[in-house]
Amino acid sequence: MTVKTCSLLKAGILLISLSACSQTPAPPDPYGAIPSARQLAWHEMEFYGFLHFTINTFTDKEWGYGDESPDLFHPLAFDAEQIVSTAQMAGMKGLILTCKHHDGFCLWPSKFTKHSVVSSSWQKGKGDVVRAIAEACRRHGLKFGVYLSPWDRNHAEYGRPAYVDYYRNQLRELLTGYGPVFEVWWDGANGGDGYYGGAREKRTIDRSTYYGWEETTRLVRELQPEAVIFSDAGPDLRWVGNEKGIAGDPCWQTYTPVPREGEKKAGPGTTRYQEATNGHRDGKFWMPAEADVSIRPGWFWHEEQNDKVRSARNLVDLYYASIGRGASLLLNLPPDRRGIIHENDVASLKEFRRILDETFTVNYARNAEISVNNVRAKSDGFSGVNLTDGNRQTYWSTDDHVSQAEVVVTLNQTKEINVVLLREYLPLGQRVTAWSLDLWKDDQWIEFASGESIGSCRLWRGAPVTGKKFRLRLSGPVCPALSELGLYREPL
Ligand code: OTN
Repeated sequence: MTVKTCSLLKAGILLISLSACSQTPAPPDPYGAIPSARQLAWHEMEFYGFLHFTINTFTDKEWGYGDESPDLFHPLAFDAEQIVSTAQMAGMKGLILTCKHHDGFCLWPSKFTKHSVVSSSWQKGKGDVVRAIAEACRRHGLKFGVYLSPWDRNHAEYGRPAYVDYYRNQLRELLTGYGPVFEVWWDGANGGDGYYGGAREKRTIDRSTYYGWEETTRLVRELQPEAVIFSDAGPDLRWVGNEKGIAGDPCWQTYTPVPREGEKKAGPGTTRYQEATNGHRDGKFWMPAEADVSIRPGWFWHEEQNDKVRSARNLVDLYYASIGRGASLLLNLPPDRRGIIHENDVASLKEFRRILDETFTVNYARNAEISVNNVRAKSDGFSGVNLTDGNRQTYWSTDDHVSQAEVVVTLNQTKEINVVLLREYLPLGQRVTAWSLDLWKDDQWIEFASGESIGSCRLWRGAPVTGKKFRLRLSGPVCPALSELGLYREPL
């Protein structure tokens, strides 16, 4: 019995010790504010589109007064398939539609107003632009988002409590009637004057209190818990603080919204948004930036802007200045009066996509030799090979006491590169506060790039450097958790 017990005891000890060796060591503790699951899903999108399309398309305006006849909305050949397939071709992962802009006209047959497509002769009043776009998105594997302007220059009750109920009722219609929504977009714009049911007057509101955003946020969370909410002050995404498509450098994923002068609370239209361009390294919230910009000078289509569409090269520059700094890029494609994306816009997007596809097709670091100055607990689970597996869920990390970390990438042949991609493993927070890139040349390391923030994506793009051996140096208050490293060459 003793022997048996003894051997059982030994077997038990052996099992315990083996399982202890095979267990992956504890990951680093998260640092600072960290993303929610909905924000992590959003980070993977990076590039998605805006569709500014409503009565303004037919009146040549950017802000409709609210007195426009619904019959003005009459696209001659509306084609949701062409719109969405254009976005997909460009590499967009979703589309956000202006379901109702400031003029109050609704692109869906809302039960709460006649100021909508039901009052237009388009499709004999049976049209539903929201449904057509949402269903085309689903067919093409794109996510669908909702822009619902808080400001409504048509509604007689705007500025009074009844309008807020109306706004929430419409939001409920959009968040329950059209399938999954990935983003809800709250514009802070409000010029005050409007038609307002015929009053034709200026109405001012206290933007900090009038809309009751806390209750409206609860409504979105209840109806579409996976949707992120955008505004100047989140709660999930912050406006980057300009409409140029350009994030700051650095651009921290963390941010503490503060009210602007004279406002009581930070929210849509009441935030000191200038600080959002860089964000705050010690920001209280994980609130990454969204950079919104139009492919044309205006947000809506205008005939005289057909020859003012952004060039492909300019769009590529914006890609690096937004996504390449850890923000997202929300690029507006305004359908024209036919109800399709104009040929000039399509051509620019096609060339934009070609340049990016040719740039990122080959990651020269993918099959390179990777050596690092430290691996957390010497565990394969945190090794340097995780940097080039193309998987954001794996990462290289070091022991807690190693916050100055280095990676050396040795290629099997000399290559010319001019783009470097870095990504942090976001569930552990934004950890790196300084990075540098070096080239091994003439038996010494020569620095050719440096910066501060990495976050979800950091793209360095510059004059080409040629060599076989490249080094990345990282530093920060804690050990790094880096998920990706890529070396690329943009086509000439
Ligand atoms: O005239 N504007 O309202 C305006 C001019 C320049 C840049 C922005 C705006 S409106 C602004 O739009 C942002 C998104 O692009 C946010 O929604 C802000 O809350 C809003 O005020």
